[in-house]
Amino acid sequence: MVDLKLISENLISGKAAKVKELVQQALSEGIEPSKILKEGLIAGMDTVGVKFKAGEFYIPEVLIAARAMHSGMEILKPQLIKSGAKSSGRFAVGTVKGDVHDIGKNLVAMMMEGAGFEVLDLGTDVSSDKFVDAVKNKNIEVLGMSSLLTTTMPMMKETIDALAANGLKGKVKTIIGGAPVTQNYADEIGADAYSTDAASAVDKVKALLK
Ligand code: B1M
Repeated sequence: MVDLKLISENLISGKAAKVKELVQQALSEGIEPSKILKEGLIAGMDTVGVKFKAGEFYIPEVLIAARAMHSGMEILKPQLIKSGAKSSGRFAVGTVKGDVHDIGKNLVAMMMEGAGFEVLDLGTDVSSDKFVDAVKNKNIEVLGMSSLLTTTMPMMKETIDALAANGLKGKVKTIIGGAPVTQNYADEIGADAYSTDAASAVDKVKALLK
């Protein structure tokens, strides 16, 4: 029997091909897909989050681990869908209109996926209308917005106002982040949460859904 810890360890060290092989082996040995996800892939990404927060891992290590996570997920996803594994929640994320910076946003998306959320990545330069559409039509529980420019931060307020105007303000929770964004700004515009980094964003989103 594959030890699921081996999947975590290989994910943490970014060995994508090995993770893929071990996930395949675990499935063929009849281990439940949701168990492989939780005790292999998610457990590994959790450790990556802890190491990133502690300053032991930098962005390249996180991206390499996330790639390994994706390679395992490729194999696991169809099986998870078949077995009806419950996701942690539905999360959409995008970089706001006028802003094309996406490295931080992608990290947030990867960490959320690693924590078992279904993630809808809306990309960059996302208008408030597009954010509202996603919330309305894709059954989103938490909406994340990223902004790296002081000039595009007001788009976060515009989106939160647009959610309110569409009667969605209490129905969807919002979380914002990006280098120039602060907790004060989140409070000022009525965002439900603010996070300094991608790993903490996972904890904040989980807290929002409690
Ligand atoms: Co731009 N850029 N850039 N840039 N760029 C900055 C942001 C800048 C600080 C550089 C500087 O002047 N010192 C400055 C902004 C100044 C300001 O407004 N305060 C700047 C500027 C001015 C510009 C242009 C206007 C330059 C020009 O054309 N004159 C232009 C704007 C383009 C546009 O968006 N319309 C521009 C363009 C670009 C590139 C395209 C060349 C490239 C982006 C490539 C890409 O993303 N695909 C780029 C880059 C790479 C940077 C820097 C160097 C690095 C940004 C980055 O990826 N950091 C940046 C300077 C810097 O930050 N040192 C700079 C790594 C990333 C992991 O961090 O995105 O902060 P970050 O994400 C963090 C946290 O913020 C948080 O989690 C991550 C860590 O875990 N986080 C969230 C982010 N989003 C979150 C969402 C959450 C929660 C947490 O919840 C939803």
